[in-house]
Amino acid sequence: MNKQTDQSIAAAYELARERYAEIGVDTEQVMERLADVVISLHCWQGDDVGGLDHGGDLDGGLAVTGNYPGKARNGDELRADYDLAMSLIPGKQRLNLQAMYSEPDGKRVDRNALEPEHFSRWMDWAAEREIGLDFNGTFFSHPKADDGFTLAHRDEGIRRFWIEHGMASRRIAAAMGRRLGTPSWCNVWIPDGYKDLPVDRRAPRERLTSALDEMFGEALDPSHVRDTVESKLFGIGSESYVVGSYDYYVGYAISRRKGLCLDMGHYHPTESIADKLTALIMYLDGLLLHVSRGVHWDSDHVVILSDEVRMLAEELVRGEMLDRVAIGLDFFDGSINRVAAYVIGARAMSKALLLAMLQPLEKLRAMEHAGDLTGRLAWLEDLKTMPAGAVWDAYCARRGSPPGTRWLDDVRAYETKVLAARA
Ligand code: RNT
Ligand code: ZN
Repeated sequence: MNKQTDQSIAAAYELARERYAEIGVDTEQVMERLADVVISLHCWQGDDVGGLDHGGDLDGGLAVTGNYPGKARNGDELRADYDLAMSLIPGKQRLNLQAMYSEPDGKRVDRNALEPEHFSRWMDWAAEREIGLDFNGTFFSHPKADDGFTLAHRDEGIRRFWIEHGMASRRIAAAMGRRLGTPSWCNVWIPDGYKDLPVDRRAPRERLTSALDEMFGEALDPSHVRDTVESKLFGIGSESYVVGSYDYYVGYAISRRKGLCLDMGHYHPTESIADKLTALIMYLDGLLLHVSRGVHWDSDHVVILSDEVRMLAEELVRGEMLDRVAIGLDFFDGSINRVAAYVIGARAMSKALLLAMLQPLEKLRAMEHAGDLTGRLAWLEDLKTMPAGAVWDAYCARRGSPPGTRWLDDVRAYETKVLAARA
């Protein structure tokens, strides 16, 4: 069965290669280009945003539904799950950590006192695999975030705690970047907001600005750490007002020369993240993506090859932004196998990039520049059914990553052998 599939994958690829050559696309070059794109896997799909530094209760307006068995219970189990997931995703990856995944070896270290050494196991693991690490302060799932405010809190003491946490996070990220030889993107997302209509929308934003300014006060080497701020439209319990809205952070990031993180689940349903990239990149120092999928109230469904993700990838490729925009994932689903969720989501992102790279960009641009909008639409429509699947399968096979749904066999075997033992 497998051998026969291998043969048909090879045969289908040969035909696909010819078809693409006819329209001026070199599939061999495309595969090489795709293999260079790095996708940052978010650590928190592995345990339903549980973390290691508290009981695992989730707040901050985030919710994970589903009770699929086999959830990782500690750092070692998480790392084993990432190892399997990464072996089944073609191309390069990094890991995106949260501060709540610290491992202080039996000690209790609060978030404002975290140091790089509390992440040494993560750094050793990443160094062995020669992958980079990204980082996020965790401004939720903590008693000091209980009333839904952190950096914009009215109380000076609570604000101070979170400022210190943000400073600690930046130093940890810088240590990761230094040790691993690749800058660590250090992202800030806070849940601050109101369930119901606020009277004063201004004061929390002013407090947030001064808190962020203080947090970012320490100059750190940008070759070790890249700061970003992440906006949101609403969360559960912050339906009426979010302090760190999109407009707020665009202004903040541009005026402070910080990076911006765009999470695809954090916008109005018809708002296009893809359309924003070429506008923002002209004025911003760095862009980080949280590729996600919004479904009604939830902003974090597993990424699939949706129109939105395809358009995003097309913009990255067409706008030649792949070296300036970092791609991270952000979703959490506890209703399916969690390792499979990583593989499905990361492969979808990678497939979207492949589809974008398989387009004859020069030809399309020439039509547009010549005013041939009819031709442009006809071509774009036809490209959708070109044999990209055959190139994808060949790409997976070459990268030593099981093609088709064959990767699922490995996940199922792991489920029986490893996940089943996690009661
Ligand atoms: C929350 C943000 C943020 C989180 C992680 C867990 O809405 O998207 O990125 O998903 O910090
Ligand atoms: Zn996000």
